[in-house]
Amino acid sequence: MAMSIASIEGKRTLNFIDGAMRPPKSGRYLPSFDPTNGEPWYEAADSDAGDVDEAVAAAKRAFLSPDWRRMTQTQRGKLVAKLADLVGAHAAAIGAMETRDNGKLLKEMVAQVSYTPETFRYFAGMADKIQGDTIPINKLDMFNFTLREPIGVVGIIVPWNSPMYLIAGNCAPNLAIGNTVVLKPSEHTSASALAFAELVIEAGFPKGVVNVVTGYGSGAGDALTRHPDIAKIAFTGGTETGKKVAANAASHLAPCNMELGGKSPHIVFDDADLDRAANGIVAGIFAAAGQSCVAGSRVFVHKRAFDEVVHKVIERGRAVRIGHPTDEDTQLGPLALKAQLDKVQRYVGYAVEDGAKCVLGGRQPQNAALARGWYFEPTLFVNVHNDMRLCRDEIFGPVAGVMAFEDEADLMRQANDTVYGLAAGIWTRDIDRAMRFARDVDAGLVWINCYRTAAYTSPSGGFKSSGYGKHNGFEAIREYTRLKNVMIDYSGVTHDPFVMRMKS
Ligand code: TXE
Repeated sequence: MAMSIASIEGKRTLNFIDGAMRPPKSGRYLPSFDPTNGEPWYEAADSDAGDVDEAVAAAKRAFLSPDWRRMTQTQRGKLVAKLADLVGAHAAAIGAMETRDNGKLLKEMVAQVSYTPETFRYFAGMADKIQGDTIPINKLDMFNFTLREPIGVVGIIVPWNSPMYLIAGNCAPNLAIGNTVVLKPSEHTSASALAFAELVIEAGFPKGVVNVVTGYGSGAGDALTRHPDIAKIAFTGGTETGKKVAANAASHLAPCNMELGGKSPHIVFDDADLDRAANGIVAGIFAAAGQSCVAGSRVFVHKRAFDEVVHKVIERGRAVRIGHPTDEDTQLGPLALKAQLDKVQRYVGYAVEDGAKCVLGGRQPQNAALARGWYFEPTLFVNVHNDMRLCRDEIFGPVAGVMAFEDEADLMRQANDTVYGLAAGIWTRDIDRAMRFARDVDAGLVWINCYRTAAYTSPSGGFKSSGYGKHNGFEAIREYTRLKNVMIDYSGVTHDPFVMRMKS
């Protein structure tokens, strides 16, 4: 892999189409900013519909070419496994580029990228296990079966918070299945997607199987989702953007897999281990500066434990070490975008306006060394109601509101009173209560006595305005294959042509 921070700093990156790096047709480039100082550090191709057309055409050719279509499952699996090794070998360099792009901790980004080879290997192993069924149909002289087939060109759009992690989760199943992809990374984090493209070629994938088009959502993203040759869209991003993407895809009846925002409830009962619970709350909302789709941004604490838990979270929040994301000791880096910092500040203002009381943070750190970056302190509000803007909208920053609840009924009413349904966490030693909560909560992922853990083997994806469809696990294979039914008549009988053969 030739790409690294040093190789692109101050330079321009291109698109990756049909196995080669190509400049954008418009000749335009967009700046990628370093969140620690607000300075642009390289420029990425600002692609438009022309570039997307070329990439989709290349992906379509690749899908139909015998090099890919007639490759055996075992060979395809081996290629995906080779890619796993290559991504693993370059995890440090890819993670470093991601940190420079999105400001998240270097140790977190390297850990995320280092985990992705397991995702590739999991799906590599799946390549020769994608199979249909034989289904009896009450006709003794007929044989009936299903084929699970690749669907074609998949458009993948990922955001800036965990680029390579989401690239792996979306690309790995598609490559194992035999689809081809056009990947559009966020305009804020183009580098890791292009580094990944280099590794795809190094692994030996036929050209055109993976294409990367960088650019804005309103340009390249919009064109990709409207393109009639896209068989399915895999989108991860904000809910409002997701609605636009789904509308575009509907214009050519392309299905979507939507991993959108959240406003996840994080619950503490008074019988819980309150230290572990407080630690979990910190992990849920202050880790990654709250820029996580599953952030536990609505905290509900039983009234008997309320003061103690709030006190513990404040203590831990005050001790969080804010600093440069590449420093080993740093626990909280900057927000990824100036727009995110503005949004966080706006919502802190709304919370105060709506009558909430800030008991932790609420401002940028008063540290001259961090003044140029988009940093924000861990922030906690009390005197909060679930209908405040603080609790209605996804903020995507290190900001949570804590509310007290009376009993389980009161809790369930408040926890489910949101348009979102992505994740939920509960801390309690009462397994019956935990199971009742898991059963009744509207969330695609429920954590009991833990928070913010993930597994590539396990299906993830939300309900309601958090989206639809699943990532990871065998569900991902179902998402990106189509099921064909084949019936064979071996009776040798000529049937009445005017009567559909329903009964035996
Ligand atoms: O995300 P967008 P943004 C939420 C979070 C954040 C808000 C806005 O609340 O504050 O969204 O962030 C591409 N057609 N999440 O603006 O716009 C875009 O280029 C096609 C939650 O950064 O959703 C990028 O590649 N594509 C989320 C991707 O969509 C379009 C993670 C995500 O960008 C497009 C990120 C369009 N019209 C933000 N407009 C999570 N759930 O993890 C944009 N894009």
